[in-house]
Amino acid sequence: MNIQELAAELEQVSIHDAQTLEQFRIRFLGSKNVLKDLYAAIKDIPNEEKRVYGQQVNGLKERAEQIYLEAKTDLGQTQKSVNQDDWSKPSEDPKVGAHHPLSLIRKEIISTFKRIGFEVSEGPEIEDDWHNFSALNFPPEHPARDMQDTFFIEKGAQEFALRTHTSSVQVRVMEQQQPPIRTISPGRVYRNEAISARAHCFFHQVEGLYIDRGVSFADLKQTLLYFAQELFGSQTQIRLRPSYFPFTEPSAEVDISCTLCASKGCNVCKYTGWLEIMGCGMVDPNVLEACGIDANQFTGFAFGMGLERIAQLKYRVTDLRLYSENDVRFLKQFKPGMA
Ligand code: 2U9
Repeated sequence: MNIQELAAELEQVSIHDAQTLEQFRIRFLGSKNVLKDLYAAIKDIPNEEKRVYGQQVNGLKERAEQIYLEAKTDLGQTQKSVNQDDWSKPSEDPKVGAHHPLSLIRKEIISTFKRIGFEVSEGPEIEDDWHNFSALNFPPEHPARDMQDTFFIEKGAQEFALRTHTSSVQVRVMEQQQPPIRTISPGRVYRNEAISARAHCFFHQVEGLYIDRGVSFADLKQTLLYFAQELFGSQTQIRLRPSYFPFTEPSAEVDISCTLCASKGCNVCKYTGWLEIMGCGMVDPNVLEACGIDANQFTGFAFGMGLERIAQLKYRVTDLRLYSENDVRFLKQFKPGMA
């Protein structure tokens, strides 16, 4: 066959399955392909025509390669979805989604507290001043009430805030229920912060509240020790450092012994042997009274933690932005029970 005939054949070729693809490969690209005769004939072509002749044969070869690769790709894609060759072949593994690291942590925290009798309560993300600030003993001049720190929303004459903590949910529980109250509130909260690796305008909390007759600081410490050992391992120790929150008195920051270096000192714990994980305290009597609970009869403890902080310690993720970017390369690394 001459160049023109083969060029015409190439443009009319029909490749529709693996068999016709292989036939095409053998005819145009195999070890005894039809172009070999044309290459062999080059020695008989007059010198002044050799260059054009060679270009035409090379052009045929390139076109054949192009047709072959395109057909192979197309067939590969259809064969992935419809296993045409062999209907008895096992199907490919379905691509299942991964678990978001914050969901894994939230579920683990919830099940840990459920084991010791806590219930889960949820509430609105858009809150009024009372539930987010006033009932929680925030003084009128507190910086959290400022536009710089909180997102406010105006609806008609009324002003609402995107909740800055899930304590507002627990205020609602206290308003509706008399003690004993044992509840935890997981949820998203908002702060007016510039987004960076270390801060975000929203993050996730779990807060806890226990109110009954005779609840003491010792109960708080023992509950937090149980929690820390369940989440970070049975050797984990806790220490409490005095702090201040409007809604608790006394208040404390809670550290756990560094799980990485067994408290010997490393760059994660900044050579202190301790890692801060949450805040806590005894519920301020003003808060109990504001929510309709008699502070002469009942006492309570409360605690709050950021899920991103706990996930950071368990999974070593240091850039907060990764949690909300939904990059599958990040997300697919997380599996239940991995940390
Ligand atoms: C009621 C009364 C008191 C919840 C508490 C903290 C201490 C605390 C922070 C941890 C890191 C917020 O996410 S964070 O920035 N929280 O330190 N939260 S006590 O106290 C309450 C809750 C509800 C009615």
